[in-house]
Amino acid sequence: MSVRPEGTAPVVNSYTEWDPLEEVVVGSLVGGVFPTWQESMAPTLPHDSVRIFREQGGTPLPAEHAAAAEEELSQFAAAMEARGIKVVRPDFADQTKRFGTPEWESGGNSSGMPRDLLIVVGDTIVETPMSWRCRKHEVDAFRGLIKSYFRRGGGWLAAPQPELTQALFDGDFDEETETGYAITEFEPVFDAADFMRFGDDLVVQRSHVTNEFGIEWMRRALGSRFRVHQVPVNDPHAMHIDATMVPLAPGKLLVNPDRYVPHPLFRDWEILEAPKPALGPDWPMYFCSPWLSMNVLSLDEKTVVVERQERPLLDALTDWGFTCVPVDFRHVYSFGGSFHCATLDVRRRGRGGTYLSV
Ligand code: DAV
Repeated sequence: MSVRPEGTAPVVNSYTEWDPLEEVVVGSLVGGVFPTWQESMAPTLPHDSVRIFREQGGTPLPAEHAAAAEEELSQFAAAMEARGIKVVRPDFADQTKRFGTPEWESGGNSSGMPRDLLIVVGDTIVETPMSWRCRKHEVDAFRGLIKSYFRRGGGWLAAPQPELTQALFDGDFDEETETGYAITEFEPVFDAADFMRFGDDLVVQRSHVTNEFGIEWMRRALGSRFRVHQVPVNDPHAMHIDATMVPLAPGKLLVNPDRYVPHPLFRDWEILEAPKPALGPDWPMYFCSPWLSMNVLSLDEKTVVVERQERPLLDALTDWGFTCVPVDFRHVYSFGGSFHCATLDVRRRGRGGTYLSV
């Protein structure tokens, strides 16, 4: 997939969630708006967001709170730079601009959560086919970076462009029983954040944004070196696996006690149940649950960035042998992610390998 002159280090290289981090994209909320409403969002969102997105979709995020979040993103970037990690940021994108296809029209979203839309597998950056219409052009703010990596030898693979017509959204989710999914198998769709990387193995969950068709596309596109394992989770609101299970080092898996379903792939792994989130019920959360507490970012297999106020998790990880780097991030939480969501680890040391019981 990639080409590079002999003897030079690969510019894109990331096989796991824990190898030593060398270069990372940190998202930006500047220019961000509330998503334009579509029905398939409903099973994944906090209750109040349905009304907010219906009424305010396409209008700018609350200015003061978004500015505080942007400041947290900058401090987070600075903390990594201080450790010698190269940080890059997306281009500015005015998300108030509307766009569409012959079938529909939408406003944008934000450039805050690169983890949702891009995944680095080995030497290649994969652009995903996202199912939220408002996210159709989210990748554009990252194109400058992707092109630059490609010019320097990195791999670049884009999934087929989905149509995102109604046929995708006639899913079988049942509100009463909270079973089924908001999307159908009309065409391949997935978000990158439904995948977790474990060397030559990737783990993926089916969700309200990722269908079987999308998982199969990814499986075939990655080729014979990589194995893609679909795992069951106990999460009727599933959207992104990175607040359900997060590997912190070979053999060490942080799990959400409400959602994780034990799996033979992890038979030889130590499992730590994340303590309950410290966030109170009054904090504005437009996209996610407070389980963002466990959406941490590993800088290497001993060091992990954790939200400064998540005391129970900081203590639990310290007891488990990790060095925690505390960073303020609660304002970012409000807009859909924590450290894992808000980043894309373009380059980590490491060359892959087998870590799971396969
Ligand atoms: O717990 O609401 C958060 C995942 C964000 N990428 C949740 C899922």
